[in-house]
Amino acid sequence: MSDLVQFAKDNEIAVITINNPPVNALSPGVPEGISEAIERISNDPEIMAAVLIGGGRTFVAGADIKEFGKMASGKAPRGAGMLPFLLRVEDSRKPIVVAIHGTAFGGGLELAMSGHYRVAVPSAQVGQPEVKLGIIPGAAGTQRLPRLAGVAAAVEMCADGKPVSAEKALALGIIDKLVDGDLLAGAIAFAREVASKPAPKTRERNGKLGTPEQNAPIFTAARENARKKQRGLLAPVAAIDAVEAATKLPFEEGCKVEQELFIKCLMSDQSKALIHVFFGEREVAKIPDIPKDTPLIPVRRLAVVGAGTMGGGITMVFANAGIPVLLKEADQAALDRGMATIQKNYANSVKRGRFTQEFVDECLKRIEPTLSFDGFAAVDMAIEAVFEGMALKKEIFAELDRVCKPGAILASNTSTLSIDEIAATTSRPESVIGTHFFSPANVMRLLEIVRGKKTGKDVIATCMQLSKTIAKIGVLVGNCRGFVGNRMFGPYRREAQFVVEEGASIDAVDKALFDFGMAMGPLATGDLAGLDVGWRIRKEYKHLEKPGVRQPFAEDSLCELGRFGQKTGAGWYKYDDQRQASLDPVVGKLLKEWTTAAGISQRPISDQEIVDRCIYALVNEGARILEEGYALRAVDIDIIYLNGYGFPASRGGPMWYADTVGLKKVYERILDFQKHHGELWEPAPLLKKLAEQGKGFADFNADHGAAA
Ligand code: 3H9
Repeated sequence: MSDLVQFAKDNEIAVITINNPPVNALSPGVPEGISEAIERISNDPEIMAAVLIGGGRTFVAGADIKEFGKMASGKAPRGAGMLPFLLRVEDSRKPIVVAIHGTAFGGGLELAMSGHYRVAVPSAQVGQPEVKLGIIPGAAGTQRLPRLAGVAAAVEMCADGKPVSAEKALALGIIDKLVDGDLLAGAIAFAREVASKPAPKTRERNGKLGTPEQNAPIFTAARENARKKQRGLLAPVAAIDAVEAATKLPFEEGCKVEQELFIKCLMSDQSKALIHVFFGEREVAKIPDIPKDTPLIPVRRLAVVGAGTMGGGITMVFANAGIPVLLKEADQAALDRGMATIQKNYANSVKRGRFTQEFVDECLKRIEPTLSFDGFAAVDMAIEAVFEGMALKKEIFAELDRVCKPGAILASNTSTLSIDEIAATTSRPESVIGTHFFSPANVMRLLEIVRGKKTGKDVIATCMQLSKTIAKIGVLVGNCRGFVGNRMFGPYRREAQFVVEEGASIDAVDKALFDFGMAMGPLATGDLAGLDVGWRIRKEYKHLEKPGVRQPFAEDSLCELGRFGQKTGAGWYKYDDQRQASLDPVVGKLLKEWTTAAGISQRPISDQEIVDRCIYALVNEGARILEEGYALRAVDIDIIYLNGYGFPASRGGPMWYADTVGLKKVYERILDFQKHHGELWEPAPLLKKLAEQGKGFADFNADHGAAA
């Protein structure tokens, strides 16, 4: 028998245990091992029934995602092999009781549904999350699930990919019994109860498949929902089609439809991109020069300096994670305003059903507002989140250095300023790090963790781990201006302005990038974030601009008129009381005047040019960042853009997208832009090199620095 599957007997009950750590994926060897065990059961007259269980922390969390790349390139069979295997399980004459703990996801749930009964511990979860990888269930999940859970629940689970709790699965009929206490003992007892009964086959249970009249509105609503909430994605629509096939065709025919759709999705660029994202989100946690076993600094108490938008959001993030926070402001009025905003945000979360009142009350108890640095000696970490100005930050760090205990982490929530310069004002630069949260901090998933030249490895390892505790995705970046995300965002928004100044309409620019998949167009994003932020930064760094090099001016001119975006009711767009945007003819007129005065001739600009100029501006700057070592890997840049800047996951991130287009093509387009628009478009040396070598960013391994 395969090493991955063990066989044992408890008198007349066989116990089949899958042991393929860490998540018991159905890697090659696992189905074979289970098949052999079933053969053995059928040949052993003593055995009356069997329990199928996962060893370690979970039942089967799905097919082995690493195999999908091989399947797509034809190096491994494409899923269809799973179908006969599951039929063998289902056709066992002796009942098989599947015992579930942890997560029965994807192929794991498909395996469980081919068993005759399912029992689970209350903490277990089951789901068909394949759509998150750009595919659909490929081992009859779309055919067996509606037979157990009914059509509405199956469509929802397969199309949006969200798991359900064991309790909900019991109510839906996916699970037959919850086991409190020892799962294996409970499953064996259950197997004894059913041992002499006939083994019910899920594929023959047609009672919940509904009538065409009952099902039609379910599928219509699901398609409408997918169109709105999963814009442009192939897999959710394919999943709905496959479940619909289950309601219209016999099981075997339905499986054929599922297979075709599964393979179509598997071969798509979307699925390759989403699988890249799955592994990328895990890869970013790995820092080559920081071993996994680096000792961590326990962070049990935290202080936040500054109760503004960022400070308040950061405070909530830690309070939500159960960590008490001392929230400091300079004066009572600002502190009161900060606390009032926190309370309002929590109240909204309760209203929207995100949190219970009880949870919110607990969180609020963890937040202690203060006007002084008293109490800072007791915290393990202090995060400064004051106004973005070097002088003020230095003052605060000098104070933190004075009041915080040795070994405490001193973090700055800066989005642009040098961590090394801030660290140099303290006597302990090894304790200083950047934690760049994204606004609103209690909502956005990204956390750029900025490594200074002297930041200690324990401090970095602690912050990376802490990002998980506070449900963020931490990405380590180096200390350059704007770090990774904002440094790339500059050229992106520069090009968005340029195309407007050259004749594209404001809404055409936003629509082209929205249609590309961005959560929002770049000009609308500027209005949301506040145009004055960039305006102030540009003023501060004016001296660094190279004379004679074209700079965008429209946004700064809007700011001169007090049009800062949504917060002033007007920016690129105008906004009503509900913050609904509409085009403002005044801006159109002003743009005409400004561009005429600047001598910029107007021309029609295609959507393709808008997208290429904005997205390739990201890519070109990303290539420089990568080569300079400010990001560890191309995938780190991708994960930053997906989680902090609304880049579509189905395109894998800007660097992955460029690889998909082909770097040669991207490079040639950039050369063309350089010819027409000048030196701002000089291709990054790394892009040139990889394009000439016929390679992609994914092939690039920096042999230097860990974002240092
Ligand atoms: C499928 O089943 C298709 C079917 O219809 C059949 C078609 C024929 N494969 O997330 P973690 C790795 S599609 C390979 O950090 P957690 C992961 O990369 C699949 N590797 O742990 C990581 O590796 P490393 C449907 C996998 O406790 C390590 O395991 N299933 C797989 O935070 C630990 O993972 C899914 O989409 C896999 N299936 O979360 C479930 N899963 O240590 C995907 C994990 O080297 N998995 N790894 O970085 C998950 O959602 C989470 O991993 C899970 C555990 C919730 C299970």
